[in-house]
Amino acid sequence: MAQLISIDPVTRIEGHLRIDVEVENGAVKDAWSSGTMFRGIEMLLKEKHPWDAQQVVERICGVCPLVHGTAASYNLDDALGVNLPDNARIIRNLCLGANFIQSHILHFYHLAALDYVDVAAVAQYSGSNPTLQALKGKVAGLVKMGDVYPFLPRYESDDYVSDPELATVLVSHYVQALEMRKKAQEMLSIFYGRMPSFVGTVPGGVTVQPTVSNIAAFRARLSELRAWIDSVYIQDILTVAGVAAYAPFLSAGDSGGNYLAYGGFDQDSQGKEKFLPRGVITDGDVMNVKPFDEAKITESVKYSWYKEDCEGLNPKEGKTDPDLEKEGAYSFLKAPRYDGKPMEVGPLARMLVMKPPMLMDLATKLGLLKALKFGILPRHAARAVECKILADEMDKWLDELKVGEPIWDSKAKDIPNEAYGRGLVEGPRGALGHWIHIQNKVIGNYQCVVPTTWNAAPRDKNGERGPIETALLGLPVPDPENPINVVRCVRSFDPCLACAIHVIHPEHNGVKEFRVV
Ligand code: NFE
Ligand code: MG
Repeated sequence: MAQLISIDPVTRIEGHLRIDVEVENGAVKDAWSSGTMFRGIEMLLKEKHPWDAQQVVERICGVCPLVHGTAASYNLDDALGVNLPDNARIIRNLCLGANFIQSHILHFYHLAALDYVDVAAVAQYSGSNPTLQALKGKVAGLVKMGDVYPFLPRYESDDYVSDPELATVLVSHYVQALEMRKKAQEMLSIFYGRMPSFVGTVPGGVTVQPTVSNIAAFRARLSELRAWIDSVYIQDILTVAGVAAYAPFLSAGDSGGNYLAYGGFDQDSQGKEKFLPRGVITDGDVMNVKPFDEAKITESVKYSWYKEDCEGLNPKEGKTDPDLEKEGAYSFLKAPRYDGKPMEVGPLARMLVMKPPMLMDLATKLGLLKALKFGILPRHAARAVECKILADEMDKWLDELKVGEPIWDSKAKDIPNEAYGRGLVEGPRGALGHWIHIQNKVIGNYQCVVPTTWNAAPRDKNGERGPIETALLGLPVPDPENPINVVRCVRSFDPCLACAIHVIHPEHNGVKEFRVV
Protein backbone atom coordinates (compact mmCIF):
# COMPACT_ATOMS: atom_id res chain seq x y z
CA MET A 1 0.00 0.00 0.00
CA ALA A 2 1.26 3.49 -0.81
CA GLN A 3 2.54 5.56 2.10
CA LEU A 4 2.88 9.34 2.18
CA ILE A 5 6.08 10.79 3.67
CA SER A 6 6.34 14.51 4.36
CA ILE A 7 9.69 16.18 4.99
CA ASP A 8 9.04 19.68 6.25
CA PRO A 9 11.30 21.51 6.26
CA VAL A 10 14.11 19.90 4.28
CA THR A 11 17.21 20.90 6.24
CA ARG A 12 20.72 21.79 5.04
CA ILE A 13 19.30 23.93 2.26
CA GLU A 14 18.46 27.65 2.26
CA GLY A 15 14.85 28.62 3.01
CA HIS A 16 11.67 26.65 3.54
CA LEU A 17 11.01 23.67 1.31
CA ARG A 18 8.54 20.90 1.98
CA ILE A 19 8.78 17.64 0.07
CA ASP A 20 6.00 15.06 0.04
CA VAL A 21 6.58 11.67 -1.53
CA GLU A 22 4.26 8.75 -2.03
CA VAL A 23 6.18 5.52 -1.55
CA GLU A 24 5.04 2.15 -2.83
CA ASN A 25 6.98 -1.13 -2.88
CA GLY A 26 10.09 0.60 -1.51
CA ALA A 27 10.30 3.32 -4.19
CA VAL A 28 8.97 6.84 -4.79
CA LYS A 29 5.80 6.69 -6.86
CA ASP A 30 4.88 10.38 -6.80
CA ALA A 31 6.33 13.61 -5.42
CA TRP A 32 5.33 17.20 -4.59
CA SER A 33 7.69 20.13 -3.96
CA SER A 34 6.28 23.08 -1.98
CA GLY A 35 7.83 26.45 -1.23
CA THR A 36 6.14 27.30 2.04
CA MET A 37 7.11 30.91 2.62
CA PHE A 38 6.00 33.90 0.66
CA ARG A 39 8.50 36.20 -1.08
CA GLY A 40 6.99 39.61 -1.65
CA ILE A 41 10.06 41.45 -2.87
CA GLU A 42 8.71 41.96 -6.38
CA MET A 43 5.66 43.72 -4.91
CA LEU A 44 7.54 46.07 -2.64
CA LEU A 45 9.78 47.22 -5.49
CA LYS A 46 6.85 48.92 -7.23
CA GLU A 47 7.00 52.74 -7.35
CA LYS A 48 10.58 52.81 -6.10
CA HIS A 49 13.40 54.61 -7.91
CA PRO A 50 14.89 52.15 -10.45
CA TRP A 51 18.33 52.40 -8.81
CA ASP A 52 16.81 51.12 -5.54
CA ALA A 53 16.16 47.75 -7.18
CA GLN A 54 19.86 47.04 -7.00
CA GLN A 55 19.99 47.29 -3.22
CA VAL A 56 16.53 45.85 -2.45
CA VAL A 57 16.96 42.63 -4.46
CA GLU A 58 20.19 41.83 -2.65
CA ARG A 59 17.92 41.27 0.38
CA ILE A 60 16.06 38.45 -1.41
CA CYS A 61 18.51 35.94 -0.04
CA GLY A 62 21.44 35.69 2.36
CA VAL A 63 23.18 33.05 0.26
CA CYS A 64 23.10 34.64 -3.18
CA PRO A 65 22.72 38.43 -2.67
CA LEU A 66 25.63 38.91 -5.04
CA VAL A 67 23.86 37.11 -7.82
CA HIS A 68 20.71 39.20 -7.44
CA GLY A 69 22.76 42.40 -7.28
CA THR A 70 24.53 41.36 -10.49
CA ALA A 71 21.27 40.49 -12.28
CA ALA A 72 19.78 43.83 -11.20
CA SER A 73 22.86 45.70 -12.49
CA TYR A 74 22.55 44.08 -15.92
CA ASN A 75 18.78 44.60 -15.87
CA LEU A 76 19.19 48.31 -15.18
CA ASP A 77 22.10 48.62 -17.65
CA ASP A 78 19.78 47.24 -20.32
CA ALA A 79 16.89 49.55 -19.45
CA LEU A 80 19.14 52.63 -19.22
CA GLY A 81 21.13 51.93 -22.39
CA VAL A 82 24.47 51.65 -20.59
CA ASN A 83 27.67 50.86 -22.46
CA LEU A 84 29.46 48.82 -19.82
CA PRO A 85 33.21 49.56 -19.52
CA ASP A 86 35.49 46.51 -19.78
CA ASN A 87 36.88 47.00 -16.28
CA ALA A 88 33.35 46.92 -14.84
CA ARG A 89 32.43 43.80 -16.81
CA ILE A 90 35.59 42.02 -15.66
CA ILE A 91 35.21 43.05 -11.99
CA ARG A 92 31.59 41.85 -12.05
CA ASN A 93 32.80 38.52 -13.49
CA LEU A 94 35.53 38.19 -10.87
CA CYS A 95 33.19 38.89 -7.95
CA LEU A 96 30.47 36.62 -9.32
CA GLY A 97 33.13 33.94 -9.84
CA ALA A 98 34.31 34.34 -6.24
CA ASN A 99 30.72 33.82 -5.14
CA PHE A 100 30.40 30.68 -7.29
CA ILE A 101 33.54 29.22 -5.69
CA GLN A 102 32.35 30.03 -2.17
CA SER A 103 28.87 28.68 -2.85
CA HIS A 104 29.98 25.44 -4.54
CA ILE A 105 32.39 24.61 -1.70
CA LEU A 106 29.66 25.45 0.82
CA HIS A 107 27.24 23.17 -0.95
CA PHE A 108 29.38 20.07 -1.24
CA TYR A 109 31.09 20.16 2.15
CA HIS A 110 28.69 21.88 4.52
CA LEU A 111 25.30 21.08 3.04
CA ALA A 112 25.58 17.79 1.14
CA ALA A 113 28.59 15.79 2.45
CA LEU A 114 26.85 14.71 5.64
CA ASP A 115 24.48 12.70 3.44
CA TYR A 116 27.42 10.47 2.51
CA VAL A 117 29.97 10.48 5.36
CA ASP A 118 29.57 8.95 8.81
CA VAL A 119 31.13 11.56 11.08
CA ALA A 120 30.92 9.22 14.08
CA ALA A 121 33.49 6.96 12.36
CA VAL A 122 36.12 9.61 13.12
CA ALA A 123 36.13 8.31 16.72
CA GLN A 124 37.60 5.04 15.38
CA TYR A 125 40.53 6.70 13.60
CA SER A 126 43.71 4.80 14.46
CA GLY A 127 46.26 6.38 12.11
CA SER A 128 49.22 8.47 13.16
CA ASN A 129 48.60 11.71 11.27
CA PRO A 130 48.74 14.36 14.05
CA THR A 131 46.17 16.66 12.38
CA LEU A 132 43.69 13.81 12.02
CA GLN A 133 44.43 12.62 15.57
CA ALA A 134 43.60 16.13 16.80
CA LEU A 135 40.39 16.10 14.78
CA LYS A 136 39.47 12.74 16.33
CA GLY A 137 39.99 14.26 19.80
CA LYS A 138 37.83 17.25 18.89
CA VAL A 139 34.98 15.13 17.49
CA ALA A 140 35.16 12.74 20.50
CA GLY A 141 34.96 15.76 22.84
CA LEU A 142 31.92 17.15 21.04
CA VAL A 143 30.18 13.76 21.16
CA LYS A 144 30.92 13.46 24.90
CA MET A 145 29.35 16.86 25.54
CA GLY A 146 26.35 15.97 23.37
CA ASP A 147 27.22 18.88 21.08
CA VAL A 148 26.59 16.95 17.87
CA TYR A 149 24.70 19.42 15.67
CA PRO A 150 24.89 19.56 12.60
CA PHE A 151 26.12 15.95 12.39
CA LEU A 152 23.13 14.56 14.25
CA PRO A 153 20.24 13.89 14.10
CA ARG A 154 20.35 12.32 10.67
CA TYR A 155 18.58 9.61 8.74
CA GLU A 156 20.03 6.17 9.39
CA SER A 157 21.43 4.29 6.43
CA ASP A 158 23.88 1.43 6.05
CA ASP A 159 25.70 2.99 3.10
CA TYR A 160 27.43 5.98 4.73
CA VAL A 161 31.23 6.10 4.20
CA SER A 162 32.27 4.63 7.54
CA ASP A 163 35.88 3.53 6.98
CA PRO A 164 37.57 5.47 9.83
CA GLU A 165 40.60 6.53 7.75
CA LEU A 166 38.55 7.81 4.82
CA ALA A 167 35.81 9.37 6.95
CA THR A 168 38.40 11.25 9.03
CA VAL A 169 40.14 12.64 5.94
CA LEU A 170 36.79 13.78 4.50
CA VAL A 171 35.75 15.40 7.78
CA SER A 172 39.11 17.21 7.93
CA HIS A 173 38.28 18.63 4.48
CA TYR A 174 34.89 19.73 5.83
CA VAL A 175 36.82 21.84 8.36
CA GLN A 176 39.32 23.14 5.76
CA ALA A 177 36.41 24.12 3.53
CA LEU A 178 35.31 26.71 6.12
CA GLU A 179 38.66 28.47 5.70
CA MET A 180 38.46 28.22 1.91
CA ARG A 181 35.03 29.82 1.85
CA LYS A 182 36.38 32.67 3.94
CA LYS A 183 39.10 33.29 1.36
CA ALA A 184 36.52 33.34 -1.44
CA GLN A 185 34.36 35.83 0.50
CA GLU A 186 37.44 38.00 1.06
CA MET A 187 38.12 37.96 -2.68
CA LEU A 188 34.80 39.49 -3.55
CA SER A 189 34.95 41.95 -0.66
CA ILE A 190 38.16 43.36 -2.19
CA PHE A 191 36.06 44.92 -4.95
CA TYR A 192 32.53 44.87 -3.53
CA GLY A 193 32.77 45.55 0.22
CA ARG A 194 31.24 43.27 2.81
CA MET A 195 28.93 40.35 2.11
CA PRO A 196 25.96 40.28 2.19
CA SER A 197 24.34 43.59 1.18
CA PHE A 198 27.39 44.87 -0.68
CA VAL A 199 27.63 48.10 -2.61
CA GLY A 200 30.26 47.34 -5.24
CA THR A 201 28.14 46.88 -8.37
CA VAL A 202 25.66 49.55 -9.47
CA PRO A 203 23.76 50.33 -12.64
CA GLY A 204 26.40 51.51 -15.13
CA GLY A 205 29.36 49.65 -13.66
CA VAL A 206 31.21 49.11 -10.40
CA THR A 207 32.42 51.38 -7.60
CA VAL A 208 36.01 50.30 -6.94
CA GLN A 209 38.92 50.93 -9.31
CA PRO A 210 41.30 48.09 -10.07
CA THR A 211 44.75 48.79 -8.63
CA VAL A 212 48.00 46.87 -8.65
CA SER A 213 47.50 46.01 -4.99
CA ASN A 214 43.84 44.91 -5.09
CA ILE A 215 44.55 42.76 -8.17
CA ALA A 216 47.44 41.12 -6.29
CA ALA A 217 45.33 40.57 -3.16
CA PHE A 218 42.61 38.90 -5.25
CA ARG A 219 45.12 36.72 -7.12
CA ALA A 220 46.86 35.52 -3.96
CA ARG A 221 43.61 34.15 -2.54
CA LEU A 222 42.52 32.75 -5.91
CA SER A 223 45.81 30.82 -6.22
CA GLU A 224 45.27 29.17 -2.84
CA LEU A 225 41.72 28.27 -3.78
CA ARG A 226 42.73 26.83 -7.15
CA ALA A 227 45.29 24.56 -5.52
CA TRP A 228 42.72 23.38 -2.93
CA ILE A 229 40.00 22.80 -5.54
CA ASP A 230 42.41 20.62 -7.56
CA SER A 231 43.91 18.66 -4.71
CA VAL A 232 40.91 18.33 -2.39
CA TYR A 233 37.46 19.21 -3.82
CA ILE A 234 37.83 17.40 -7.17
CA GLN A 235 39.48 14.40 -5.48
CA ASP A 236 36.73 14.13 -2.85
CA ILE A 237 34.03 14.19 -5.51
CA LEU A 238 35.78 11.35 -7.33
CA THR A 239 36.11 9.44 -4.06
CA VAL A 240 32.41 9.75 -3.19
CA ALA A 241 31.32 9.03 -6.77
CA GLY A 242 33.50 5.90 -6.69
CA VAL A 243 31.82 4.35 -3.63
CA ALA A 244 30.24 1.15 -4.96
CA ALA A 245 27.05 1.61 -2.94
CA TYR A 246 26.43 4.95 -4.61
CA ALA A 247 26.66 3.66 -8.21
CA PRO A 248 22.84 3.80 -8.67
CA PHE A 249 22.96 7.55 -7.97
CA LEU A 250 24.85 8.16 -11.21
CA SER A 251 21.55 7.98 -13.06
CA ALA A 252 18.93 7.90 -10.25
CA GLY A 253 17.63 11.40 -9.67
CA ASP A 254 17.57 12.38 -13.36
CA SER A 255 15.18 15.32 -13.74
CA GLY A 256 13.72 14.42 -17.13
CA GLY A 257 16.35 15.52 -19.66
CA ASN A 258 15.49 19.21 -20.13
CA TYR A 259 18.26 21.69 -19.31
CA LEU A 260 18.46 25.48 -19.60
CA ALA A 261 21.44 27.82 -19.27
CA TYR A 262 21.18 31.59 -19.83
CA GLY A 263 24.98 31.63 -19.89
CA GLY A 264 27.17 33.90 -17.86
CA PHE A 265 30.46 35.75 -17.43
CA ASP A 266 30.27 38.08 -20.43
CA GLN A 267 33.42 38.29 -22.53
CA ASP A 268 32.44 41.49 -24.37
CA SER A 269 30.43 44.59 -23.52
CA GLN A 270 27.35 43.33 -25.40
CA GLY A 271 27.43 39.95 -23.65
CA LYS A 272 27.46 38.17 -27.02
CA GLU A 273 30.24 35.82 -25.98
CA LYS A 274 30.02 34.23 -22.56
CA PHE A 275 32.49 32.03 -20.69
CA LEU A 276 29.61 29.75 -19.64
CA PRO A 277 27.59 29.41 -22.85
CA ARG A 278 23.85 29.91 -23.31
CA GLY A 279 21.67 27.10 -24.61
CA VAL A 280 18.81 24.66 -24.25
CA ILE A 281 18.76 20.85 -24.19
CA THR A 282 15.49 18.93 -24.43
CA ASP A 283 14.44 15.31 -23.92
CA GLY A 284 17.93 14.14 -22.91
CA ASP A 285 19.41 14.97 -26.32
CA VAL A 286 22.58 16.40 -24.75
CA MET A 287 24.63 16.48 -27.96
CA ASN A 288 22.11 18.84 -29.56
CA VAL A 289 22.23 22.24 -27.83
CA LYS A 290 19.55 24.56 -29.18
CA PRO A 291 19.57 28.35 -29.18
CA PHE A 292 17.75 30.12 -26.34
CA ASP A 293 14.71 32.31 -27.04
CA GLU A 294 13.60 34.51 -24.13
CA ALA A 295 10.05 34.76 -25.50
CA LYS A 296 9.53 31.05 -24.78
CA ILE A 297 9.64 31.57 -20.98
CA THR A 298 6.27 31.50 -19.21
CA GLU A 299 5.21 30.97 -15.62
CA SER A 300 2.26 28.74 -14.75
CA VAL A 301 0.37 29.23 -11.47
CA LYS A 302 -2.24 26.48 -11.63
CA TYR A 303 -0.82 24.86 -8.46
CA SER A 304 0.72 28.02 -6.95
CA TRP A 305 -0.85 30.44 -4.48
CA TYR A 306 -1.28 33.21 -7.08
CA LYS A 307 -4.39 34.55 -8.79
CA GLU A 308 -5.43 33.04 -12.10
CA ASP A 309 -4.59 36.21 -14.05
CA CYS A 310 -0.89 35.50 -13.31
CA GLU A 311 -1.15 32.31 -15.46
CA GLY A 312 1.05 31.74 -18.48
CA LEU A 313 2.75 35.15 -18.58
CA ASN A 314 6.23 35.89 -19.87
CA PRO A 315 8.16 37.58 -17.01
CA LYS A 316 8.45 40.80 -19.02
CA GLU A 317 4.72 41.25 -18.28
CA GLY A 318 4.65 38.95 -15.22
CA LYS A 319 2.46 39.52 -12.16
CA THR A 320 2.90 38.66 -8.50
CA ASP A 321 -0.57 38.63 -6.97
CA PRO A 322 -1.00 36.09 -4.16
CA ASP A 323 -4.18 34.08 -3.58
CA LEU A 324 -3.81 32.30 -0.26
CA GLU A 325 -7.16 30.49 -0.51
CA LYS A 326 -6.55 28.96 -3.93
CA GLU A 327 -8.04 25.50 -4.33
CA GLY A 328 -5.49 22.81 -5.24
CA ALA A 329 -2.42 25.07 -4.89
CA TYR A 330 0.52 23.76 -2.87
CA SER A 331 3.46 26.16 -3.37
CA PHE A 332 4.47 29.81 -3.31
CA LEU A 333 6.78 29.03 -6.22
CA LYS A 334 5.36 29.61 -9.66
CA ALA A 335 6.15 26.97 -12.29
CA PRO A 336 8.47 28.50 -14.92
CA ARG A 337 8.46 26.68 -18.23
CA TYR A 338 10.50 27.03 -21.42
CA ASP A 339 8.55 26.27 -24.56
CA GLY A 340 6.06 24.63 -22.21
CA LYS A 341 8.65 22.32 -20.63
CA PRO A 342 10.06 22.15 -17.10
CA MET A 343 13.81 22.81 -17.16
CA GLU A 344 16.61 21.86 -14.81
CA VAL A 345 18.99 24.79 -14.29
CA GLY A 346 22.31 24.93 -12.45
CA PRO A 347 25.84 23.53 -12.78
CA LEU A 348 24.74 20.28 -14.46
CA ALA A 349 22.69 22.18 -17.05
CA ARG A 350 25.57 24.62 -17.67
CA MET A 351 28.18 21.88 -17.97
CA LEU A 352 26.02 19.82 -20.35
CA VAL A 353 25.56 22.92 -22.53
CA MET A 354 29.28 23.78 -22.35
CA LYS A 355 30.70 20.22 -22.45
CA PRO A 356 34.16 20.93 -21.01
CA PRO A 357 36.51 17.99 -21.80
CA MET A 358 37.02 17.27 -18.10
CA LEU A 359 33.30 16.61 -17.57
CA MET A 360 32.86 14.69 -20.81
CA ASP A 361 35.83 12.41 -20.01
CA LEU A 362 34.28 11.68 -16.64
CA ALA A 363 30.83 11.12 -18.16
CA THR A 364 32.31 8.71 -20.74
CA LYS A 365 34.22 6.78 -18.06
CA LEU A 366 31.12 6.45 -15.91
CA GLY A 367 28.99 5.32 -18.87
CA LEU A 368 26.67 8.30 -18.55
CA LEU A 369 26.80 9.21 -22.23
CA LYS A 370 25.32 5.83 -23.12
CA ALA A 371 22.54 5.97 -20.54
CA LEU A 372 21.89 9.70 -21.16
CA LYS A 373 20.63 9.95 -17.60
CA PHE A 374 22.29 12.39 -15.25
CA GLY A 375 21.30 11.90 -11.65
CA ILE A 376 22.44 12.84 -8.16
CA LEU A 377 26.21 12.28 -8.47
CA PRO A 378 26.65 13.98 -11.89
CA ARG A 379 25.03 17.07 -10.32
CA HIS A 380 27.75 17.14 -7.64
CA ALA A 381 30.49 16.36 -10.18
CA ALA A 382 29.34 19.10 -12.57
CA ARG A 383 29.43 21.62 -9.71
CA ALA A 384 33.02 20.66 -8.85
CA VAL A 385 34.20 20.69 -12.48
CA GLU A 386 32.59 24.10 -12.98
CA CYS A 387 34.30 25.39 -9.84
CA LYS A 388 37.68 24.30 -11.20
CA ILE A 389 37.40 25.62 -14.75
CA LEU A 390 35.94 28.90 -13.54
CA ALA A 391 38.65 29.46 -10.90
CA ASP A 392 41.35 28.72 -13.49
CA GLU A 393 39.79 31.14 -15.98
CA MET A 394 39.44 33.91 -13.39
CA ASP A 395 43.21 34.14 -13.11
CA LYS A 396 43.31 35.16 -16.80
CA TRP A 397 40.58 37.77 -16.29
CA LEU A 398 42.73 39.48 -13.64
CA ASP A 399 45.33 40.11 -16.38
CA GLU A 400 42.72 41.92 -18.48
CA LEU A 401 41.96 44.63 -15.90
CA LYS A 402 43.41 48.03 -16.86
CA VAL A 403 44.44 50.26 -13.99
CA GLY A 404 43.21 53.84 -14.53
CA GLU A 405 40.59 52.97 -17.18
CA PRO A 406 36.86 53.72 -16.60
CA ILE A 407 34.66 51.60 -14.34
CA TRP A 408 31.30 53.34 -14.81
CA ASP A 409 29.13 54.77 -17.61
CA SER A 410 27.38 57.98 -16.49
CA LYS A 411 24.48 57.21 -18.83
CA ALA A 412 23.10 55.17 -15.93
CA LYS A 413 22.14 58.46 -14.21
CA ASP A 414 19.49 59.37 -16.79
CA ILE A 415 16.22 57.61 -15.96
CA PRO A 416 13.89 57.50 -18.97
CA ASN A 417 10.18 58.06 -18.60
CA GLU A 418 9.52 54.54 -19.82
CA ALA A 419 11.79 51.59 -20.62
CA TYR A 420 12.01 47.81 -20.39
CA GLY A 421 15.08 45.92 -19.27
CA ARG A 422 16.23 42.43 -18.53
CA GLY A 423 19.23 40.94 -16.78
CA LEU A 424 19.84 37.28 -17.56
CA VAL A 425 22.76 35.84 -15.63
CA GLU A 426 23.87 32.62 -13.98
CA GLY A 427 24.02 32.18 -10.22
CA PRO A 428 25.70 29.23 -8.55
CA ARG A 429 22.29 27.48 -8.53
CA GLY A 430 21.38 28.27 -12.11
CA ALA A 431 19.74 30.61 -14.57
CA LEU A 432 18.55 33.83 -12.94
CA GLY A 433 16.42 36.45 -14.70
CA HIS A 434 15.34 39.91 -13.57
CA TRP A 435 12.95 42.00 -15.66
CA ILE A 436 12.06 45.68 -15.15
CA HIS A 437 9.43 47.98 -16.63
CA ILE A 438 10.19 51.62 -15.81
CA GLN A 439 7.06 53.78 -15.95
CA ASN A 440 6.96 57.50 -15.08
CA LYS A 441 10.62 57.21 -14.05
CA VAL A 442 9.84 54.71 -11.27
CA ILE A 443 9.56 50.93 -11.15
CA GLY A 444 6.20 49.95 -12.67
CA ASN A 445 6.92 46.23 -12.58
CA TYR A 446 9.88 44.12 -11.44
CA GLN A 447 9.96 40.35 -11.89
CA CYS A 448 12.51 37.78 -10.78
CA VAL A 449 12.57 34.16 -11.89
CA VAL A 450 15.25 32.53 -9.76
CA PRO A 451 17.11 29.25 -10.26
CA THR A 452 15.23 27.43 -7.53
CA THR A 453 11.91 28.56 -9.02
CA TRP A 454 12.86 26.47 -12.06
CA ASN A 455 14.20 23.45 -10.14
CA ALA A 456 11.74 23.26 -7.23
CA ALA A 457 8.69 24.31 -9.23
CA PRO A 458 5.34 22.62 -8.64
CA ARG A 459 3.20 21.09 -11.38
CA ASP A 460 2.09 23.35 -14.25
CA LYS A 461 -1.27 23.85 -15.93
CA ASN A 462 -0.85 20.57 -17.82
CA GLY A 463 -0.19 18.72 -14.57
CA GLU A 464 3.44 18.15 -15.53
CA ARG A 465 5.80 17.89 -12.55
CA GLY A 466 8.69 20.25 -11.84
CA PRO A 467 12.32 19.02 -12.18
CA ILE A 468 12.84 18.03 -8.51
CA GLU A 469 9.45 16.30 -8.45
CA THR A 470 10.41 14.24 -11.53
CA ALA A 471 13.91 13.52 -10.19
CA LEU A 472 12.43 11.92 -7.08
CA LEU A 473 10.34 9.38 -9.03
CA GLY A 474 11.57 5.81 -8.65
CA LEU A 475 14.16 6.54 -5.96
CA PRO A 476 14.59 3.65 -3.54
CA VAL A 477 13.14 4.27 -0.07
CA PRO A 478 13.55 0.92 1.68
CA ASP A 479 12.79 2.40 5.12
CA PRO A 480 10.06 5.07 5.23
CA GLU A 481 11.38 6.24 8.64
CA ASN A 482 14.71 7.10 6.98
CA PRO A 483 14.10 8.62 3.53
CA ILE A 484 17.80 9.47 3.08
CA ASN A 485 17.70 9.06 -0.70
CA VAL A 486 14.93 11.64 -0.98
CA VAL A 487 17.03 14.32 0.71
CA ARG A 488 20.16 13.23 -1.17
CA CYS A 489 18.30 13.89 -4.39
CA VAL A 490 16.74 17.19 -3.30
CA ARG A 491 20.03 18.51 -1.91
CA SER A 492 21.92 17.63 -5.10
CA PHE A 493 20.04 20.55 -6.70
CA ASP A 494 21.33 22.92 -3.97
CA PRO A 495 17.88 24.48 -3.58
CA CYS A 496 17.39 27.91 -2.06
CA LEU A 497 13.83 28.91 -1.17
CA ALA A 498 14.62 32.55 -0.91
CA CYS A 499 13.29 34.45 1.93
CA ALA A 500 10.39 36.72 2.76
CA ILE A 501 8.19 35.92 5.70
CA HIS A 502 5.96 38.94 6.14
CA VAL A 503 2.90 40.02 4.18
CA ILE A 504 1.00 43.26 4.50
CA HIS A 505 -2.66 42.35 4.92
CA PRO A 506 -4.67 44.64 2.63
CA GLU A 507 -7.60 45.07 5.05
CA HIS A 508 -5.87 45.42 8.40
CA ASN A 509 -2.71 46.95 6.92
CA GLY A 510 -0.75 45.20 9.64
CA VAL A 511 2.23 42.96 9.32
CA LYS A 512 1.35 39.28 9.62
CA GLU A 513 3.59 36.31 9.88
CA PHE A 514 2.18 33.07 8.55
CA ARG A 515 3.18 29.56 7.94
CA VAL A 516 1.48 27.04 5.72
CA VAL A 517 1.75 23.47 6.93
NI1 NFE B 1 19.23 32.21 -2.60
FE1 NFE B 1 20.18 31.93 -5.63
C1 NFE B 1 21.60 31.29 -6.51
C2 NFE B 1 19.63 32.95 -7.01
S1 NFE B 1 18.84 30.30 -6.02
S2 NFE B 1 20.72 31.15 -3.60
O1 NFE B 1 22.51 30.82 -6.97
O2 NFE B 1 19.31 33.62 -7.81
O3 NFE B 1 17.25 30.32 -6.36
MG1 MG C 1 9.03 35.78 -9.54
